Amino acid sequence: MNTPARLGLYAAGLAALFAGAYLVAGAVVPASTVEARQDEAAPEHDMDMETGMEDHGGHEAEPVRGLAIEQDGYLLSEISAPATAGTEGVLAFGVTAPDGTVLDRYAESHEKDLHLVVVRADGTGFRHVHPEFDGETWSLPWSWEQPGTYRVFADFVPGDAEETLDVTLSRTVEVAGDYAPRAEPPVTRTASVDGFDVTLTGDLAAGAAAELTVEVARDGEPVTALEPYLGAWGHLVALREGDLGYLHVHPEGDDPEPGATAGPAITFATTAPTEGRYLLYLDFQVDGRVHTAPFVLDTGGAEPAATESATPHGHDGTESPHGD
Ligand SMILES: [Cu+2]
Repeated sequence: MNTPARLGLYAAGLAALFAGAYLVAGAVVPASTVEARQDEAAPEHDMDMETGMEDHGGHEAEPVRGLAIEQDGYLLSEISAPATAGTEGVLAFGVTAPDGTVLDRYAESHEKDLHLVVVRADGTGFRHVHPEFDGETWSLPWSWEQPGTYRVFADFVPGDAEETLDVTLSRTVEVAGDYAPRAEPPVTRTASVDGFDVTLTGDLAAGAAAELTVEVARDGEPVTALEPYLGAWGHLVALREGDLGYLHVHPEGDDPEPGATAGPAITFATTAPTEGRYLLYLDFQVDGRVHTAPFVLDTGGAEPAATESATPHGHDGTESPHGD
């Protein structure tokens, strides 16, 4: 027997073995036990001593996305990008459909066929951009400001599926060079960016829908000239600290009419999948320019414990500025 055939048989045997194990597990482990185990496993980071955290809510939250290179059969290819910080180049990737062919049909969502979110593992360097598609490959000019380990999220609705699927795939990209990760950021409800002061009110709740409101001011005055950006008054990306799980955040209220302005408040609704800390990034547009305001929130509105002992490896505390 030649080697490929033998490997094929081996794979088939393994598949049968796993199928058997899965069925057995499904038969003998009650679903409630599985759920309980998942509950135990979820909030492993950020030990909060002041609450028992026995209540994880009803788990009505949408599933966390963006933790894998594959979802619903759609597969994110390897990402090519400059290998070192400060090098001008191109970031490029492709997506494969469930049938193994290149996915070349996308359904527009928020005025774009694909949204690309890039952030370093410590939450710095956030960028939300829109690459060009040539029928096979997505690409855009790219350079990394800082070295480090980055997560690249591709968020899109496949155009070849019968139903509307919200797909978020992610990969890790290593950028060579010396770097000092940011120490774990404290809860942050105000952000100053490009001359704007943005304040966030409201609390995230595990397993329950919560409203978050941001208010934009400039020189102490409320900004009422917010412009529609990608069909909404603002876009909020929320990532779970610890695994950078990607949450969908829905703007509340009516979509803006083209040419209209609003402000100073924008309200969003979202459900945190678990207790813990979340990194939030608001994109908003004024005078034709998009600005990004970063925030950090704990579920339940808990204020930061301010204990260094929570960080096992003792980051050196270097402050990295948030991304552009
Ligand atoms: Cu986008």
